[in-house]
Amino acid sequence: MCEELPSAIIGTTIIGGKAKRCGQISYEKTLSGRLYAYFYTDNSEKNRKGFKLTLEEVVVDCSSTSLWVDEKNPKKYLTSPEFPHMSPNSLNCYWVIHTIPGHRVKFTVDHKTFLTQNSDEDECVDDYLEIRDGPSEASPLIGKYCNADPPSTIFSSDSSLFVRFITDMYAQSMGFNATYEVASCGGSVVLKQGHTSSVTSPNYPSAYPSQTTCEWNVHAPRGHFVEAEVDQIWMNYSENCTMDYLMLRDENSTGEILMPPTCSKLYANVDGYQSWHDSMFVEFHSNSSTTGHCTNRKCGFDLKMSSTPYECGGEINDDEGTIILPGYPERIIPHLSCEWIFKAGMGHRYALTFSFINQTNVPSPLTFFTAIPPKKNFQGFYLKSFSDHCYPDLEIFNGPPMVKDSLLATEKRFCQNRTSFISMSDLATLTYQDQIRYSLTGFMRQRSILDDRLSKPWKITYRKVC
Ligand SMILES: [Ca+2]
Repeated sequence: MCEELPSAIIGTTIIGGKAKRCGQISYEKTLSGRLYAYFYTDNSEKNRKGFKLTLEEVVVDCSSTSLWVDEKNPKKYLTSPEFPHMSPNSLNCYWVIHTIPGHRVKFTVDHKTFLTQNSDEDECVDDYLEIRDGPSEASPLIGKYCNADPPSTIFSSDSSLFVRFITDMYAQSMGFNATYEVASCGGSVVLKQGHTSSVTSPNYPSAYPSQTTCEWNVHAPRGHFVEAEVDQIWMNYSENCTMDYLMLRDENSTGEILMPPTCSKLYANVDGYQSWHDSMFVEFHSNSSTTGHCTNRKCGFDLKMSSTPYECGGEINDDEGTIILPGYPERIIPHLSCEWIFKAGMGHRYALTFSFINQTNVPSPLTFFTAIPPKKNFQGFYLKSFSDHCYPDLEIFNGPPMVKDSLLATEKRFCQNRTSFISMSDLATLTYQDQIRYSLTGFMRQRSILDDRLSKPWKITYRKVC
């Protein structure tokens, strides 16, 4: 407690967000969330007046009814207050976005940064983003979004969109970062586990517009991968589909090509396509000026997008466990990129041990270069190894994921003579990236060796140690 102080002296002690005050003090402070006031007196003196505390709610001015986009200012940003820092508590912000009459508003939330605190499992009740199709809070609700579950790109059906951001008076979170623009095709598609979303050409199944480019970023839930199944592709034919086409890339607009420019379903892979990371990029171009080929036929394209049931990567904090390849034992899925973050907790570390699951039929480290065709029923599993006798697809780093890209990172591989690793601190990061496409493609293509013949299933067991 405070000592008895002369009335002219201000006495305050602040300990971890708590402040003790006594003597004679006038004090002003802005706090967020809850305030607890605790009044303590002892028996020593009874002639003081006590205290008077005036509380006033500070309202963050965050609303605007006049956001505007048009062709001259085609794209603008809207964020929650103080983004990327924590949003203040007790917010009730709303914005009305307008565009040119006859056009629609396109609103895209950045899926990577979206995070609002919510405690209810079924609906958004604490901190959330609410979007309505029209100019007011009475307009039809499009949806409420919270936690780490952002919406896909939203289009207004008329020329305005109502956006509200609510936070309650407790725990804070980062909020949202979004763009709004005059509607064009394309956007962000956020897949939900167990649901299928369609990505189609504009006006599908009617004729698509000429001289158009549309791009979609399709995101699977963290740790999962995006699957695209071609339901229909029918476009103006040109040699190598250079004029009108659909194209799929891994991850983003500069990612590896999964499906090269394609203008007919005949050229598409019947098994569909799968991303190697947790997102896929869809490009549609129409350069031709005629659309006469559409008569009596579904025109353009229709892709069914979903998230893979299997996943890999994520956060690990349990006492012990085993990591295996996604898809195992049915099938090893080639080309995936996964990342595991080990969080042992203060004072603990993780010990990791690598082993191949089935040690039989393993060629010696160099023999696979002789590329003997695998025997039938071999399951297509080979040991991958280079001349250093290390497994190339797994890397482990001391520290959180960002150390990977820093100069401090010392990457470690599991090798024939080093199958165990103990993290130096409570944090470690393990990455898996199928190296075939980087290291062996030229040689292997020559030999017509399929990627999946080069994998032999492994496992990593981990346990917490002191
Ligand atoms: Ca909150």
